[in-house]
Amino acid sequence: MEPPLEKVHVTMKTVFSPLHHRRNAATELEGGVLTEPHEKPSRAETILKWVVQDELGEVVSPRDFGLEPVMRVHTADYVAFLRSCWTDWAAEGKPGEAIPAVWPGRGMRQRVPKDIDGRLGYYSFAAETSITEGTWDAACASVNVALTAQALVADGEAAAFALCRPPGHHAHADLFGGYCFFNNAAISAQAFLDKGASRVAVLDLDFHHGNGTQSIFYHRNDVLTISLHGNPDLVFPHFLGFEDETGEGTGAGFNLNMVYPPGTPFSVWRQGLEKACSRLTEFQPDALVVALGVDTFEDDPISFFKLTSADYLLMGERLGKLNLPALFTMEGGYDVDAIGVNVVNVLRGFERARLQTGRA
Ligand code: Q9C
Ligand code: ZN
Repeated sequence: MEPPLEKVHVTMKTVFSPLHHRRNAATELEGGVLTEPHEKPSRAETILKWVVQDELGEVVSPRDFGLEPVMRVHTADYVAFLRSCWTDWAAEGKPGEAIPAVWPGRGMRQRVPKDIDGRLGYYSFAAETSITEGTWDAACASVNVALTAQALVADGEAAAFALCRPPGHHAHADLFGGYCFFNNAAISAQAFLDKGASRVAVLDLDFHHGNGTQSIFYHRNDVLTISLHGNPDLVFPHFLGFEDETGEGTGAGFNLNMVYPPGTPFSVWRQGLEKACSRLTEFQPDALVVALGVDTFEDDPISFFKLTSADYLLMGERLGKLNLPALFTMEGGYDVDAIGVNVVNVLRGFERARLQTGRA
């Protein structure tokens, strides 16, 4: 007799590093006050706990890939800024965490100033994300988590889960913000190409638009970027992610945005996923990177979609049916009580459908 589907042995490996704890900001600027950050260590710990207790598969430690794969996506000056930011800030005897407060707005010069306040503004697009002592270490570890999982897939695993923290999809080539510093999904997509893939797709399912990923690949046709998200007219990141952004130059037609209003349930959201799947099938990527945020959840404290925990199983199943080598990178999701079950449901649904579709 066959075991019940929920108990089918699944084999997706998870890559995890305890160094994520080095990202432990005391503050987030929200509503005019410095409050407790939504993006906190318990997020990753809770997901790990669920991965282990659900027996999703082996949990492995990352290898160190150095900064070369990072610099395929991010500029060298941005990387140098992030590396020295906290030291430069602390050296000036500032009392709190490093928070940008001034930007090169319209009509101003786009040049890198010497002063740390100026550089913080030059290299950011938002102020909620403070830089702290361990931020660099954690951001580097998060990239190594992604690249280790990427290597597993490139070397033949059907799929792998990069339990990245901090998240990455808001980070541009030279901008941090939205809790993100290095764009783990983009760095991984580029790594697939650098290891011989011809085409890679990034499917961003986080509640927020993947502005960093879109921007990094906007002029290219070797990386298809797709994002389903809350209408930026109403929500972060406010200044990118509209449906008329379809790519430019060589990249024309290789970016797809689908925006949804407050209250969007899975029954509506899944129609966008279906459209994404059609586009993916047409594009025929050698690998799929899923930027997985579960802040689409009905009880997420900063988002406005209405997905339920059961919906994440169906989401995963639809992705599994694509029959593509897949790397999942962890992005957002801020209801810590539900983040574990929601993530595991996506991955379990994916494995279930994949085993039935025949890549097992
Ligand atoms: N009142 C990710 O999900 N703004 N980042 C929040 C809340 C920043 C989300 C405002 C949201 C960033 C990876
Ligand atoms: Zn998000």
